[in-house]
Amino acid sequence: MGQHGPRPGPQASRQPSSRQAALRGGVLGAGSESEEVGKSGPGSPPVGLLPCLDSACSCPGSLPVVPAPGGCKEGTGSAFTCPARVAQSDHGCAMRTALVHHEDMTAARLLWEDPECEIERPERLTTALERLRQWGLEQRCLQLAAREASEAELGLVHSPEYVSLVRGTQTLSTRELQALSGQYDAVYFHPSTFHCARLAVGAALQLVDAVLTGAVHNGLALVRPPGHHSQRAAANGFCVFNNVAIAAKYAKQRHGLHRILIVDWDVHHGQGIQYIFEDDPSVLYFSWHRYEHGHFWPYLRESDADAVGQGQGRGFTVNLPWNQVGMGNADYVAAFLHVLLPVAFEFDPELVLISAGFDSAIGDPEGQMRATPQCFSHLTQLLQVLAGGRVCAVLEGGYHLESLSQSVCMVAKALLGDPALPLSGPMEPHHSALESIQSVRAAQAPHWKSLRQQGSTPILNPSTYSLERRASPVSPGGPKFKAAEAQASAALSSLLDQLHLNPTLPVRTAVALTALDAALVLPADVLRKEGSAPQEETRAWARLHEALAQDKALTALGKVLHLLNGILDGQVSSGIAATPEPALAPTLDVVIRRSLSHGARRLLCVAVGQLDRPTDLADDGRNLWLNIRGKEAAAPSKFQVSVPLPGTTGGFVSCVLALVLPLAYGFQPDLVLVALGPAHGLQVPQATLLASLLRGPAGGRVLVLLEQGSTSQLAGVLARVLQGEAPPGLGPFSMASPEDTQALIYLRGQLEAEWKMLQVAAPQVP
Ligand code: Q9C
Ligand code: ZN
Repeated sequence: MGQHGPRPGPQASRQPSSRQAALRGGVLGAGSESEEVGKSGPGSPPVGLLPCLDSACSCPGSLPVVPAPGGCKEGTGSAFTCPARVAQSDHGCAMRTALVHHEDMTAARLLWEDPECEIERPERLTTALERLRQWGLEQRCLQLAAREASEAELGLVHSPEYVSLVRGTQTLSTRELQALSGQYDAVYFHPSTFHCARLAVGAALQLVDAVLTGAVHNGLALVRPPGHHSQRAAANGFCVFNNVAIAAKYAKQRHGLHRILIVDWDVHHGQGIQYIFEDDPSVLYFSWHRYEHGHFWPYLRESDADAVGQGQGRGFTVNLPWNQVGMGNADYVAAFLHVLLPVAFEFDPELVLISAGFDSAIGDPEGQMRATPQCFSHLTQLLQVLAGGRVCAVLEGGYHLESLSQSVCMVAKALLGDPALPLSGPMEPHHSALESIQSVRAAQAPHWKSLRQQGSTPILNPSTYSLERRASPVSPGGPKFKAAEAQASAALSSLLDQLHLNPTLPVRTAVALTALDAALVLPADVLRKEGSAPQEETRAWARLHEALAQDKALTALGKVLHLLNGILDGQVSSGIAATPEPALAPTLDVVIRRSLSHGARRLLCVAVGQLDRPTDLADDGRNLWLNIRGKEAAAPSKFQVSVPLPGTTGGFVSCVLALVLPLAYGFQPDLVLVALGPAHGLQVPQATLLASLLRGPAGGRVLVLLEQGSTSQLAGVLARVLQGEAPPGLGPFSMASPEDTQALIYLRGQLEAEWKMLQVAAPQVP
């Protein structure tokens, strides 16, 4: 079937002319794309930054900053202190996350009756900000005041006529505003809309500047109105200007970027972004959305999985339609592991922009999905391993105030490097979700090697369209509405409990030092644990193994146990420990036993290299042993899995995304042990990627065991990664070998009935 070929079913509801306009926008010549925004051809350095207003600073350009109240007191003396200097200053309060906002964006509101538009209210912003403040997160961010985007910047995406039309709304009467609004689908204008919408774009640009100048690692822009439905010459779905699309064009023009990933986790299809970039291979657009086979707004044929982009841009649009409501944490994580991330690693973006709508979260009246706020910290963490951690999240939708606010906080926490709260509930993707995942993998397989690493190309699923019950309309106040609301408030209050049980620890990572580690350079906020476990305890454990009798091994064991106890007791989140070479395996054995007898209900061991599972360890479901070594794939039980060490970057990424993380998320461990044993064969980027991604499934509780021979460079990078920093890049993507691919396919076949997160296709119903 042709991508935009005729098909019975719902008709497009967008403005008839906007599609053509969007297409014209996509082929604008470089010369016509605004003189004032800064011109930089491929390869040439970014130009156009104003000299920094902070005379003491040497950053590439100026960024106005609002001193953070209650935050960093030093370095913010002058009216303009460059965020680059604040963040990089030597007074020990570096800030890694920017929060961009402006109070004026609460001014726009609906001035007449319209049930469709009334959910897009100023309280969306005020409530989210209040919650960030209440949880102490706002204070930990570098707070930047949004600026208005210039007309030249708006012109990166929008037509001059459309910009003039929106400018003109500032002086219209309410009646005139209402009449104009009626010309668009699900849009309202207010006299302040032009100002707000320019601030919303400006906030996104400000954030991109802060991240790309190195002032911060990442950030979040809280904006209204949202942007992703807006098109070259049309407002749509509460969106006036396309904040994220403009930010992507700006990052290319002003900062000279060549590959940008846009992740749109809002529950609606950001068709505006899709139209703007559909023929542009430099911007990879991923969107999941409530679709219901085309029966959900905006009712577009081109929201389906087989819309993959056009011309040079084929494969750079990735649509994942949800055909049922009720999708939850397992579905979202599976979509990331099996669709978005394989493609994203192969694409290798220089910047990740998130169209961060939270109408995909539990309780939202629009989405009717079930993902909890915690899920968004996991999604954020999963994206932070890309693009050196340069992640910019820009608010889109989200209409349940409590769900929205908590989800915003979860994203902010993840950006700040806090460990994610563990996901609760069964990690089993829905059948319908698996069909969607299968369809999009099939549609994208011709364009992405990483999706072909599956044996045969999957068949597009025959539509189960007629079989599926569609969500019955949920009327406010009705029994269905009340049940959903009760479910949501239970989930939202359980997050509060979880937060009390897992307070953000002042020290997140500790390193158990041994004599040989003296040269190791650690980040300032990593604790050097010098202590040892009590001698009797250490000696008692050492009695289990001859190799632990020697002095050096015994000393190391005491330190490792001390660190482990610190993690199990909740004093530190994660740790790194080194042991003398022959002592690694017996130390690991002791650590496993100690963990299981002291607080860990479930323990995941990821053992890389020549390490054997302790033979007398009970196979009782409390310990999942995953060995990455040698050449053979084997799964003697559900809890004992062996996979060969992949020989290429693509093979390694596949192994982690398709096997390690699905098992880890399915097992829901209390603690993850990563042991790098003899001949583990991992380079620093691989080892740190593995450790970084394994922070997710166990709420940040990761203990890495190394041999003392390992370079101290590895330990240093690991320490930073466990603090939430991005692992170093893997280098060029090289396709997995057929043997490595076969091993993953074999293990999926052996294990997917028991570990449902491994599935990439819906099981056949007989
Ligand atoms: N019940 C954003 O979330 N109404 N826009 C759909 C279906 C329009 C959503 C009606 C929803 C627009 C940014
Ligand atoms: Zn939305």
